[in-house]
Amino acid sequence: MTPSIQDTIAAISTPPGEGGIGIVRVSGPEALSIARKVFSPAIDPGSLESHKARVGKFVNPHTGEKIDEVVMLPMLKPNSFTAEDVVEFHCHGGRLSLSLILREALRQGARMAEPGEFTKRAFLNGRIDLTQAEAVISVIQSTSEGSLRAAVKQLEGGLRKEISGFREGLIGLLARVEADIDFPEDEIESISLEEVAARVKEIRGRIKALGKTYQQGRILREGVSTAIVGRPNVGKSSLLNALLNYDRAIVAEVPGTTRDIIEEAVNVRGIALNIIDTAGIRGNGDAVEMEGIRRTRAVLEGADLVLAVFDGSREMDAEDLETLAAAAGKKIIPVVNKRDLELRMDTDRLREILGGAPLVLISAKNREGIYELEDAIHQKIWDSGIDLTENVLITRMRHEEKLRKASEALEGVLASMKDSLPLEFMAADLRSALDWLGEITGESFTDEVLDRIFSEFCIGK
Ligand SMILES: Nc1nc2c(ncn2[C@@H]2O[C@H](COP(=O)(O)OP(=O)(O)OP(=O)(O)O)[C@@H](O)[C@H]2O)c(=O)[nH]1
Ligand SMILES: [Mg+2]
Repeated sequence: MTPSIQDTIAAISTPPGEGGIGIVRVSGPEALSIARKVFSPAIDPGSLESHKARVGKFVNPHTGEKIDEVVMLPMLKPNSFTAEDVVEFHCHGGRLSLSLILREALRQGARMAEPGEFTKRAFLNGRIDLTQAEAVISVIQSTSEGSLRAAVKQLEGGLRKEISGFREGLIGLLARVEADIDFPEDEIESISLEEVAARVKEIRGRIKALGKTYQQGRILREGVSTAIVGRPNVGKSSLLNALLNYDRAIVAEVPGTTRDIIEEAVNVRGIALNIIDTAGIRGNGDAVEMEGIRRTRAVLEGADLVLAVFDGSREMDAEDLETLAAAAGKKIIPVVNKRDLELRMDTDRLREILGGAPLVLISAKNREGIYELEDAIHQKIWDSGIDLTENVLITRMRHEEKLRKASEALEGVLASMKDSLPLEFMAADLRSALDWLGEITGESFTDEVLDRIFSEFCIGK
């Protein structure tokens, strides 16, 4: 249930632990009166200026005891994050000081904020739409420049504008169709139904194109799941270490060294990669190794990108081919390792098997060719040609799903038109497309949807 927006909420907004400063945030109708009770020197309401920080003391109003020296920052409605009166107390970032200040704010009439409740209020008060609220959490959780850039664009309202544009177009067309339903006798001095269909088609095309950016957007937000695979001893763990730039995984001469899955995050040219080192694929091994191989296959299934590693100092064998077969259908970058040794692998043949894909030659041990490999990774991920600096990207499955539904509803509009069905059918499908789009921005929403979205947040945001 959406809590009443009449009350005042408070929370510690900085992360737990010790820090230079910590912030307790209070938002709601009582925020200023709470500040007056606990802040010294006393605030003269007449002289209170929004967005002007004051230095003073946070005191317990019952005992007069000073809790901490603080900076008090009032932000009056509607010019605050929540569009309500907000007061922030910036105190020293110690656990005790923060919790005593929060406790006092609660005693003076605030209630503990739920996770994401400040952002939820910003949404419910109309200051931001649902896509911007979601962007707040994406900004906080960003692990790469790329994901941060996409999130900030969404926070600025990039996606909202796009969706609103679609909606405005469709509302105009719906009005046109409804006019025809209501006044069938009248000559309507407006666009023809053929023209309505053409515009529906055009908007549908744009909706579909936006939905397609989810492939890229998801990768930006969640990172690229990248599996390093290859037969035993080719240097998969050495490659993981080279990409991480430290010795994370055990490297040994014995084939079958890595038996479990090792996963680490690295940042390659602004993209987060979740790199997974796997057990080498081969047909015969002990029970533990076979279990490792089973896991390798499972990892492969979920991978966005596969680094297929080969030992260039040996001839290709059946196990190499098995690796390739296991990775079939995935985005593969073939990596020929051990280039510091004499080349014995028939690289032309390998290239041929891979359908002409360029090979990347490296020496994981000496950390050579890693830069070129990073280039290849970057290119492979962005081969769709979407300009990340210009375009709004869909980064959430929720958005992608609603866009798909909207597009399907518009398909229905076109089908009814083609079959010369009564105009009511077109109108109904247009309305349903509008509803789906409205769910993205939060024009229409249910408590359940809000709860799901805001449950991702931390308390204090
Ligand atoms: N000369 C040379 N040796 C390498 C290179 N990369 C790895 N090696 C050696 O190859 C052997 C196997 O390396 P690992 O990284 O453990 O190979 P792996 O593919 O993870 O092996 P498993 O975990 O057993 O599947 C080790 O002795 C490494 O030192 C390289 O670029 N050049
Ligand atoms: Mg290994």
